[in-house]
Amino acid sequence: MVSTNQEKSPFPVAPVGALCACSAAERAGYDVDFIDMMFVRHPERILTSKIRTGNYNAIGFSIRNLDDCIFATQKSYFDDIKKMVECVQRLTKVPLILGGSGFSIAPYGWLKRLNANYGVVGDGENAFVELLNSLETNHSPRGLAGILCNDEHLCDKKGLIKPSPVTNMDHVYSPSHEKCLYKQYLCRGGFVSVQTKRGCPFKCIYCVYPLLEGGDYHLRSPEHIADEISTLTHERNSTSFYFTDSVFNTPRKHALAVCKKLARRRLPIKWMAYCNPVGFDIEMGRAMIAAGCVGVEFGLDVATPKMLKKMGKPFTQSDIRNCLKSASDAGIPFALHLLFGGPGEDIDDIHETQRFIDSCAAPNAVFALMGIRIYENTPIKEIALAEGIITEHTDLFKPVFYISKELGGSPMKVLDEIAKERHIWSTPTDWSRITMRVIQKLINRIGVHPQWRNIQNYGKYLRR
Ligand code: B12
Repeated sequence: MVSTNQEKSPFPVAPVGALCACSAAERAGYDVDFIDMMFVRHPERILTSKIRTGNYNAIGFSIRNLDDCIFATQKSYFDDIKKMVECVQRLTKVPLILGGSGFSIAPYGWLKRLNANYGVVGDGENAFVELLNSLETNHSPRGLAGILCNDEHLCDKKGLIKPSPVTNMDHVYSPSHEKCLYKQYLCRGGFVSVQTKRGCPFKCIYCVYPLLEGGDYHLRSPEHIADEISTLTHERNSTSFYFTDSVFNTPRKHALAVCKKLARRRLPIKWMAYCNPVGFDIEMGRAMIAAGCVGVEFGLDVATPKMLKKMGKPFTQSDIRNCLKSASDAGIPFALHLLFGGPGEDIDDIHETQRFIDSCAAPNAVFALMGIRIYENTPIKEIALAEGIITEHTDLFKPVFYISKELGGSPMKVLDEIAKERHIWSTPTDWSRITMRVIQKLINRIGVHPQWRNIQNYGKYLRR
């Protein structure tokens, strides 16, 4: 199993998805060799030596990211991954299996471009094992849930692939943590990634989370989660965690139960999570702090009644106000993520969002993006088609962005202007500056969590 991710910004992210797939295969009786490319300078050298000395029956590539989803930079990870896959293809004919979130958002595109044999879409545990079993017994895996074969006519395909979701998380979720050198991640600002559940029932018009994880929640029991974290803390000396759920604080009862259980164990841990304003009140804030939370990122996207509705957000302006006040009163450092350019948005809407945010409890950081990455099988794709921004032939493997026509010719300028006047705001213009990159690296090395806690110093002293 090759974890292909080498992205170190905002920090190196631990390969929890690949580790989940590894452990499922091992529990099914397969021997798995895990190669993590995150800190490897010359992936092809490692692959060559492994293939020459090893005796593999199948090779999995875990693909976490396809691109950075940022309109201003449009960084693609495809070429680096392609080099790794081609290196393996030159040396062996064993079946190549692709999986991971970056793969699952565009599976046909990956399979045909890399000419790999199989792909696993969505949750990997069940489908990966089924695929390995059918390869071992010489049966065709065609038609099995979650599996895509390269003997289908892939060229024009775009439709949804029936996934094979893990419904009983307590039985199945068990990443092979022991295979990962977490020390390397932790000393560069990273975390150990843990999921408390899978699934996202929200219907934000651009988002692929429900496609990747399913629309229903599959919860882990708080006891299981606390056991996993406790073992990692005591046996692996890991004390920094990131809950990689789509949204940590929903369903509310479950999130509160997880916090309670962690608080009761009195573990010396620090953790962060992505949240949204749905049901985020002072009780939630206090429970999170008591459980070791050191920072929350809120995925707001927008904050005006018009744009909340247009983007399909499941919360209102008053939810946002209450939530930010609660996080602030509870003493949790928090950052906001904004995503501008949605359908019908104009310059006044951007200013209204900014004024509303200025009037709420002050965050530590505001990250503002312009342009929405369009994916297959999302409502925004249909809007973009209807508006003539894309056609049925547009290849969404390459990053294509939706930016409302009402914003005119240079919408990034407006964001940069707003950011210049507010120390805590930043935009991709800042993130691509060398100063910001050096600061990010330094902060990661020092181990400040959350990394964006004092971003105002950058805004105050270092922004041109
Ligand atoms: C949490 C999260 C983050 C956190 C990570 C925190 C942390 N410490 O881990 C933060 C906010 C830091 C983050 C950052 C980024 N993220 Co992010 N993130 C996620 C999120 C919500 C969950 C990822 C996760 O851990 N899932 C849990 C694991 C268990 O699931 P999994 O990886 O999918 O693995 C399963 C299957 O895919 C499969 N599988 C995995 N590997 C393999 C291999 C084989 C062979 C097989 C068969 C199966 C298999 O089995 C696994 C178990 O079922 C996803 C969206 C989502 N809902 O999936 C986006 C997502 C992965 N992120 C994305 C992106 C783009 C990024 C950034 C590049 C954004 C940016 N511009 O900075 C960075 C990259 C960071 C880095 N260094 O790589 C995109 C990737 C899509 C794309 N276009 O490429 C996603 C899909 C969100 C989106 N925008 O659509 N992210």
